[in-house]
Amino acid sequence: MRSKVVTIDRHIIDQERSYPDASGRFSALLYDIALAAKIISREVNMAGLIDVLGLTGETNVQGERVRKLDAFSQEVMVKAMDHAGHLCCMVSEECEDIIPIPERFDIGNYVLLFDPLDGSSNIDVNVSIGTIFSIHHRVLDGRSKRNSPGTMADCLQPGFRQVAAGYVIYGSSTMLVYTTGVQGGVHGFTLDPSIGEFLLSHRNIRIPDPPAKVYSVNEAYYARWSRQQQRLVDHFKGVNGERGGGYKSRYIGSLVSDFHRTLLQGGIFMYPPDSKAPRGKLRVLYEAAPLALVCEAAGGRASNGSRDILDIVPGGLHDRTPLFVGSASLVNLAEQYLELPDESAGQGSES
Ligand code: P6P
Repeated sequence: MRSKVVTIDRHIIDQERSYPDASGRFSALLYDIALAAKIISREVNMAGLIDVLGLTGETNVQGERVRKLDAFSQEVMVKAMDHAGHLCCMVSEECEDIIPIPERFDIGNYVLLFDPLDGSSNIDVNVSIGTIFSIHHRVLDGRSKRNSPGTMADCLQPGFRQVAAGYVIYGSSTMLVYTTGVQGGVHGFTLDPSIGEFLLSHRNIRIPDPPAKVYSVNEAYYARWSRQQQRLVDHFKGVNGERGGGYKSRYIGSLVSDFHRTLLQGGIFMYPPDSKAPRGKLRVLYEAAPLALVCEAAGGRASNGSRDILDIVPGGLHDRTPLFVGSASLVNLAEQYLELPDESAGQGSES
């Protein structure tokens, strides 16, 4: 029996019906994100055919060499989202400061935070990359009023306040995965390029637990990790006196790809702190927090090693955090290892 064809637009309308006081603005925001994703997908999938690869000769706020597709994706997201009157401001990995809504457009009550093209270092070698997005409602208190430009307070909110979050993965197929929180579930839509529609392909995604025995981390940094982090990975490998073992290692080096695999198969993705990056590499607002909402809504967990990612209140737009995300049982195991006292380090005992 072929399941009925449900477009993302139809799905968003159906979901909106379950929120009687929904204004429709939020749904329109998701439509626009889906449109931006289609445009970026077209360029990413043609990257090998036209001379979009290579560098713009600029660097972004992270000091990373900006590839043309990064700059293109940034522009697509801003131009798709800035004029419809839903947003009071935006935040992007590519921009140091808040992105205001141009004065000629109406100001809305949502904040969009995004990484327009994460994993861009993989563009030239055709490895899957992605867009990550997070949506907050602005903080309407005495200081920021309706129809006023978005403020830092509207942006620096903890992840548990997100009204929606998701990502687009530009891989063998283009998929958009989003959630409106635990109640709404997590749903995946695959782009049918022949009709230009995202079609519901993964209804109500649940992360497998017990999980596939897969761990995902860049082991090149092993020597820079804490002893506890080393013992955790030794456990997965069943070496250096740590029982366990029997796990596969999978690491693509593209956050959206590694996360998407973890969400669908189970397992754990880790980007730990190390001696050179004491707060890890990944960003709170537009990487860790949106993926944490998706993972928790799918029944998993996301931690910085000691507390829920969704409880973190960032001090700055580009704050970093360690990230341990995936099947709850494995994130819990990671926290248990990471809280071991230093004196236990090197004893090689089963935790
Ligand atoms: P490393 C890509 O540059 C990225 O920001 C994420 O997509 C990815 O998870 C991470 O960096 C990979 O970092 O240090 O393992 O190369």
